[in-house]
Amino acid sequence: MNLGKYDHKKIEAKWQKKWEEQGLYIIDIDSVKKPFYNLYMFPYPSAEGLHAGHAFSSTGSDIYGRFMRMNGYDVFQPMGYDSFGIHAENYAFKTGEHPKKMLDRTIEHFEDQFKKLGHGYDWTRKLATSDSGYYKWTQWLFIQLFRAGLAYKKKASVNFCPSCKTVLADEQVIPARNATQSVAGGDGECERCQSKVGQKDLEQWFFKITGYADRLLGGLEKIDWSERVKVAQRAWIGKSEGMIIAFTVEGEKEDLKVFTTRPDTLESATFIATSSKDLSSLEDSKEKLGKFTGKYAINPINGRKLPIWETNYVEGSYGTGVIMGVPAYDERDMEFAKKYDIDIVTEELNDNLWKRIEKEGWGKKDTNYHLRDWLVSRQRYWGAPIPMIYCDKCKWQPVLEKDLPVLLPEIKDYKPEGTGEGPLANHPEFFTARCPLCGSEARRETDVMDTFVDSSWYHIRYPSVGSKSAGKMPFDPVITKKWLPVDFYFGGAEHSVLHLMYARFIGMFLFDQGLIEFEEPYPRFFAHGLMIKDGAKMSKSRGNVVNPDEYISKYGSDALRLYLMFMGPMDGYPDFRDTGIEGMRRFVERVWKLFTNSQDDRLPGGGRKDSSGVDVVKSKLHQTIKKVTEDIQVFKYNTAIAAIMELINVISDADGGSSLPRVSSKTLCQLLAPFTPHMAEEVWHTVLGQKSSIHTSPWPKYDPEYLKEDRVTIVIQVDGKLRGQIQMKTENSKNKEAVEKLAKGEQSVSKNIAGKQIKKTVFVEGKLINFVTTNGKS
Ligand code: ANZ
Ligand code: ZN
Repeated sequence: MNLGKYDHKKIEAKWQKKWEEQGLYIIDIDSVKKPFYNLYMFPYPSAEGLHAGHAFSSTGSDIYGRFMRMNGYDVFQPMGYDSFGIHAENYAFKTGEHPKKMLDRTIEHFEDQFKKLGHGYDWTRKLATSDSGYYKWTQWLFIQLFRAGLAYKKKASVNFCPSCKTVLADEQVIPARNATQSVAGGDGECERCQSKVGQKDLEQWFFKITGYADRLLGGLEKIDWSERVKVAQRAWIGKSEGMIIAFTVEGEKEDLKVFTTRPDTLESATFIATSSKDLSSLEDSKEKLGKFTGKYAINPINGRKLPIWETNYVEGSYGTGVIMGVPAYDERDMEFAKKYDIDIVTEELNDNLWKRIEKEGWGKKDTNYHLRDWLVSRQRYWGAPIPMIYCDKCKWQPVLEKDLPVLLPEIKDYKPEGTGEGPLANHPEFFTARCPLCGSEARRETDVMDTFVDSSWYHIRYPSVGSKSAGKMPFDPVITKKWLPVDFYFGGAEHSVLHLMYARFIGMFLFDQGLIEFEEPYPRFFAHGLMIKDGAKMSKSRGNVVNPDEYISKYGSDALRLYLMFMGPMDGYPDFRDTGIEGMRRFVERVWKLFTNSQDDRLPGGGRKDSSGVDVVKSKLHQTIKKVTEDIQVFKYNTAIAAIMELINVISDADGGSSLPRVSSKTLCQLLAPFTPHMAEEVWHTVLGQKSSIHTSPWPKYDPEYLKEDRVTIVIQVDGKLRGQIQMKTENSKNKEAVEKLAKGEQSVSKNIAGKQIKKTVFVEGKLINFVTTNGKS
């Protein structure tokens, strides 16, 4: 059958259309038997469309979903958009459009791209966090947290991005490019725009994630996540076990309480340092600065007078905000002591002090965490309005649930001004409200929520989208029980202490409320790597963003998928090069020819046996099934593809004249299906005559018989002279008749016994066969 050149445009469009018409990826949420929820982190539609890095990671997730589907699972693969928040809004500022208008356009493009990439999403259950039908429930979530005492408003010194003109959570302040450590309130950069973040005193809403610090830490032991993400979460939670020690201050009633992880150094303490707001707000925070207060504290262990200094290197909100300075054992203290000429005393370390300090009543054990409460207010427009109302008499009251959603009004002056209040604060028609409790005139909160609140629960919403109860509750309990937690989550490691931390916290909270039956939303998470272009991470500012559209149009999505997956393992950092994709396109054409140029529905090369009688192609085929199956499970798609390529080489080299049995060509096609879904489907139908989709066909199983490496070499002699050797399975090598037959078939042997009579055959099991002829002397 010759179907001509591979026309990717026609074939890919044809199957994308058919799959949609057939509803191939739409599953019956209520009744399927083997649910498998395969989730890929939804994108921020904060650009015109997907770049090649998205194509890389989303293809990685799609391949796994296809593999699981062929393994008999009812795979649910939804897609949606994290469309509220700074990410999308900043992009709208750039294009000069209203965020809503911008999103209508970009979302359409994203969706088109996902479809063209051949991803198997169930588009009947898409969501966008900026839809009021969704954010109604984000607001509901806020209210649940408030009722549980986990959402509170307080005045604090908070991170403020001068460019985004809003406050940020600690997690959203990332270490400055040349700094090594993230310091909340220090010299970090805005996660979004890379501006240097400053500090501002503002009254803000917080979620009490710190109440979950221990559970967030402990839970890590129970989940199957990429190790580097667990390491990042542990470090961010930053559990420190130490002591709080009280120091009396000369002439004062109040003790000074110090948090230390090193009570064993108490004897070497020579000063006390407290945090100073004035000093820490100074521009150059790298240099240690101090001001002597003129006061002294007393070291309880030796009565030593310790000068009390105000410094810029003690963090006010960590521990007690006061430290004991031990220059002999602490580098930071040493630097400070040297600068201000403070004593340095080196006593031996004393582990017994932990007990003694408690016994003497000077202090007690204490645990501290670096994790801070999650700051969720944003002085921006494009987000879910915080559903709270302030009444002079009743203070903060949640909006009644029947009044949800608090709709985000359409306004023209939506740009942030940086006044410490969001754009909604200029709109009395929005903020004028009645107190939900007493009915008197009150004022609505005008800040909106952080984007990460929107994405903290989206995975629970997906399966319920479109269900009868979707308008009445955030998630249907029956559906949720069936589909959650997520079976497999695939996404970026850059969300280690952002989305991945927040979603775990919200999961634990909903569990505590009895609303869901699992604590961990993502028991299995794989952190994919990042695609690089010319040695650097793809980003618009660097101008090295690759748009997948042109590659899809020129080479086809199957070739692009193969190329992206062949670059390296999924957790690597592959560099995108134009040249590689051409090679992949040629490979696609080669496979196409192999299938379509054969005489009938059989592939060439099958049936060829090696000298030991093993079917070369068949054994390679079974080895390949094993390899591909195992590699897909560990996201080494690159080596899986390499194995398929090797198999194809063996098939092409095989010149036995006979052909690969139909059943084997089907297998090869199935192995290709997750990687090249369009071509595989086309071959499956037009060449192999199958009626239903290859993507729901059962994943091939290998026959272990073909994998056995237990083969031996048998030496063949004629009249005691070496005339050749054959390889065969150990088992067969014990069978004299079989060995004799094969040996006689060898050309070098048949030549030497031609015309002679065999007097005797000497056979040593598994080792040797010697034909003794009438001419022989032995
Ligand atoms: C004496 C000492 C001696 C210390 C020594 C360390 C080494 P982590 O692990 O981060 O919890 N510290 C305590 N509160 C602080 C604050 N608010 N700002 C800055 N530094 C603070 O570290 C706890 C240690 O960091 C504490 O133990 C304290 O210094 C300092 F050889 O006390 B240590
Ligand atoms: Zn009131």
